[in-house]
Amino acid sequence: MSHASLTDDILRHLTFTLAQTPEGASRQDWRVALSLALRDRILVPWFEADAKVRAAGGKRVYYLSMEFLIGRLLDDAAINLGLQDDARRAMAALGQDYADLVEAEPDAALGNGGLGRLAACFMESMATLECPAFGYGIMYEYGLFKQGFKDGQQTEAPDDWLSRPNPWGLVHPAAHYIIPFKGEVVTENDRPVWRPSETVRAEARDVPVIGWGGTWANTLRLWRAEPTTPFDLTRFNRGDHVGGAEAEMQARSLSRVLYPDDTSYQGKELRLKQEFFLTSAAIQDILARHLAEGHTLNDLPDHVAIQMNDTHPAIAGPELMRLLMDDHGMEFADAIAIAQKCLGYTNHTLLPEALERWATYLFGSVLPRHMQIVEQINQWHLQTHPTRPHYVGVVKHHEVRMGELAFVTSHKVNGVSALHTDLVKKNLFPELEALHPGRIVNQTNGVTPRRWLRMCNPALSGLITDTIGAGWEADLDRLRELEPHVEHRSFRHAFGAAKRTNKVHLSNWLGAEMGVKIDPDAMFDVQIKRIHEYKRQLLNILETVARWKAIRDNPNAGWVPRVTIFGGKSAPGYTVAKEVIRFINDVAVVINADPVTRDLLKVVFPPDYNVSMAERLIPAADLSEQISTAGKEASGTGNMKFMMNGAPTIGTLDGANVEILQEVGRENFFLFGLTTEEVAARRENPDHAKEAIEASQPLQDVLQMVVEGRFSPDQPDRYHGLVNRVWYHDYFLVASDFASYLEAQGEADRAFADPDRWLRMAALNTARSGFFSSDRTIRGYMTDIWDIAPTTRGTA
Ligand code: 26V
Repeated sequence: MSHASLTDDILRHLTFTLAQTPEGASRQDWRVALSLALRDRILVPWFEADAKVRAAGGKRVYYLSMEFLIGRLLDDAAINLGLQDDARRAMAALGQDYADLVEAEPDAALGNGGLGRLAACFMESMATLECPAFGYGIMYEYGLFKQGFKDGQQTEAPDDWLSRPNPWGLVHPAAHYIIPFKGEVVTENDRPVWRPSETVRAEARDVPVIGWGGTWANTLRLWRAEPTTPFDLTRFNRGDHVGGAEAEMQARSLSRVLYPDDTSYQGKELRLKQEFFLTSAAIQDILARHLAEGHTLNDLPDHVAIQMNDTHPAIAGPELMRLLMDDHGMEFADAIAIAQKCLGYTNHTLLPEALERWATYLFGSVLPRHMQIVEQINQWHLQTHPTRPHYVGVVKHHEVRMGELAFVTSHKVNGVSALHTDLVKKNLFPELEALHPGRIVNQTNGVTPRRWLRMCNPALSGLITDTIGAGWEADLDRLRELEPHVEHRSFRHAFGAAKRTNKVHLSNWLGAEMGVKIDPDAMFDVQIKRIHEYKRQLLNILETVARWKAIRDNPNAGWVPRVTIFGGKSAPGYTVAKEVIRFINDVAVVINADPVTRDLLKVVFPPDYNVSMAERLIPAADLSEQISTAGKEASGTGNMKFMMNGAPTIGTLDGANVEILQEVGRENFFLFGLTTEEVAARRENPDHAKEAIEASQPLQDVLQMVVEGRFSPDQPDRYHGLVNRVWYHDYFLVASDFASYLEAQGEADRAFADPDRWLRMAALNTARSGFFSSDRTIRGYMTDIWDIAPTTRGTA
């Protein structure tokens, strides 16, 4: 496909689809015209992929997730189609800058963080591996809120992403379903019949997901809620103008907005309705496709693998069973056997406050028929496993436990890193693990190297291709071939040059956005993720204060210049996390204004961290901060992206850090902190924080400065609560890990001061990151959970 034909197609779309002239077209018009021209080139592989699966009568994966944190799609599509150069040339011929159009696309922020971004990486890898798959999610009208800072404090504004045209969501008029809610269950002819009192309509928006090489595309089907009853003209004509639109408003509220709190579960009716809306639409769609392809319901497990991304779609089991029993007359025993064979459940967190439990009165009122089925499942499980302890169950203390429900309705349950899976077995579901040995398996997370290396880091990608040849993007283990080159000074030099290019870009961007002057030769130390106590941004900023004081006390001690960069959002209702944000911003004001330290230390916290910002920050990072309290971070996936882009980790033995350390080697990782077992033991000592503070002069000094109001001169007691929590309520062990962290940061300084040593470490991080491709993860799911034979693509 030459750029000339692409140019023709762009102009054709501009003229005939958008009704614009080249002279009158805006940046958004050009962006949409280019996207449509690329989209045209996805349609044929998309239709062909579907035809192939139908013809082969094969099995498909259905990935159910309340979140898909996609980001932008234009550059991703161009790269996977192999058309990025053509697109650049075509736009240049039309007097437009390709990069500028890429930037004009709003992020699709249909997710909170790691769980949603993982779903997006999985969709891309499944397309790359030609694994037949549908993703099912919700087309939220408003994605994750836009973050601002006012006087250092987080503000939230709606993310009105659909106010700009979205060329990627195709309306699929044939796919629509009625989703029932509430009402009552009556008995007719000895069978239960659900008479719902509310219904909404689910309409499909299909996003094509093209794999690397452009030969295969899968569908991400996002549901929009629409009213089943049309606008009430009678009420409107009576003068009730608001009431006339009420049903419409109610129905649409189901796909209005993404829940922004991924830290603490709240039993909100709207959230439960959203979960059932997604799940019921997906299950109805799956059954309709299965029957349309001429199969019988007993054959379902041969053609359908349903993966539940956390418990949010865990109503999938009961909903599938309801349809099999109530609509198709199947018996309970057969229905649950089929459900189990089809379903798999991925657990993404151990934090008790994030585990979903629904009050039975709420669950029973929204989903009365499902409440009966859940009780039946619970009884059946007890009868088939009479040794089940009395305190274990799907329904306990007037609550439906969604983790247990997902577990007993699935044939496989998986954790997302080796350590996490171990803890799922030992701490989360020990009794169910004993009753069902072998059901819990590990699938360590991964990330797509197309977006997270090839697309976001052209400088390093170019060097890799020049060094080991093309094709590593779909066979990431080949990065190992870089290792012998790491011994060559010329390669290390080129590696350093690529990193420096990215750092210059980031410095310029931060200068423009934040008005801070940044030295591209300083160490860029980056912590980007949701703001949460267990992730310990507080530990990082307290260490930064200690560093600031140490530099001031001894300015000529040969300090390594540093820029400490933060990015991330707090849940709107998470007071403690919001206080940490304000504290970081307050510290930044004081440190960045200090003439004594100004060439040696800067703190920057650009607002509204999102996928696109991650794509800027990660390629420019020198040091990756992965400092959660051991046992709390299920996996982490940002950690993998930094590693791929040549940033060594400073981190604890938590989540996938353990496996990163194993791959990269102890000498290329700045390890610190208590282990999971030591954390548990440490908490046994009620004075753990006090003792740690008393043993560390730097920590005492830092806390003293904070108490004195050095970072809040207009309100000296602003952070007394924060300091008090470190002394007396330090559940996440900031104090106990502080000294060890300080030591590791010193080691990182010494390593960075020796550029040759640092470059070697950085390059080895990239060379040894192959394991963390999500292609490897998806192959694992295909073999161990979905029973689909992986193709040999990328393993040649
Ligand atoms: C929970 C809730 C509670 C109800 C309201 C909305 C909501 C949204 C999300 C969550 C669960 C969040 C769990 C999560 O994101 N876990 C992260 O998953 C990543 C991918 O496996 C993993 O890398 C991170 O370590 C883990 O924190």
